[in-house]
Amino acid sequence: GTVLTFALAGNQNSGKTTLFNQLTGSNQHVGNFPGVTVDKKSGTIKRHPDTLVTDLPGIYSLSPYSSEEVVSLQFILNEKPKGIINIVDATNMERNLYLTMQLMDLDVPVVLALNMMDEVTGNGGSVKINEMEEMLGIPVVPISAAKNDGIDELIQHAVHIAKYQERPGRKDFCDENDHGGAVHRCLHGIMHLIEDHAKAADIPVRFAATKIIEGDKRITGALALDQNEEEAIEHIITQMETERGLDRTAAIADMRFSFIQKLVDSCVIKPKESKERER
Ligand code: GDP
Ligand code: K
Ligand code: MG
Repeated sequence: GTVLTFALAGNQNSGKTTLFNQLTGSNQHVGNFPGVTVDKKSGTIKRHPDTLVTDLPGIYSLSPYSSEEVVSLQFILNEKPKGIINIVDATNMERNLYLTMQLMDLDVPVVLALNMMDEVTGNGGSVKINEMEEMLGIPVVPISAAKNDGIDELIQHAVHIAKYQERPGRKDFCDENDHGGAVHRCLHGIMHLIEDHAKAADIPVRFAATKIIEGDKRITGALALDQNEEEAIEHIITQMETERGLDRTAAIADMRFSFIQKLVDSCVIKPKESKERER
């Protein structure tokens, strides 16, 4: 049958390579990453010969303009894997979930591997997994890549979402914290305007709309918009900035960080401070 391809996406030091080695055993080979000088690794998941998982390299954050986030998103747009395994450091969710939000705009099936759970529980903390799944609309599997915990369950979920093409169940993250819905209206106005162009260019429409608001010129070029459309879009964005009281980039970042903060507040149970008091 067809090969189930996966991208392993996550922030630097979230445990991507550790997880890759657990998933693939000794099967991995090293290949050349397109367009850049460092290597990516691909390998077959143990006991699943019809799979191929790619560990995206993590050194990009050395450059402020070519972050690993950008490279991961570009890889997924170009290579169109059947699924994404998004590895998140459970001890640093505030920062790690920003990439998760971007990945979900791609409308590709995602499973979230919540890594370093050994550290969370070791400190007396915990995470409400069901609540997190519900808020995000994607499966969340607690794992410890270093201790080989939860890997089989992660593989089951990954194969399932890829095989049945189960895309994220939630798309909008701007409703609760959006001060009158300015960002929401802006996003949907642009999505409506660019829908046909995005389809023709084979770019996920929500991702394209968000990138336009963020000022990504490559996306604007790829969509081949005419001047009227570009002007209409600029008008929509300017209006949103006025209503929201933030510039376009800040408005998108604020929407994501507000959601993440809300998720962390309701799903993460911090370690008890009793240890501190004992000292
Ligand atoms: P990458 O940069 O995303 O590829 O992350 P690495 O796989 O290189 O891991 C970064 C660091 O986190 C290494 O020191 C790993 O040993 C450690 N690490 C990875 N997974 C776990 C885990 O589940 N628990 C703990 N405690 N440490 C981990
Ligand atoms: K590393
Ligand atoms: Mg790595």
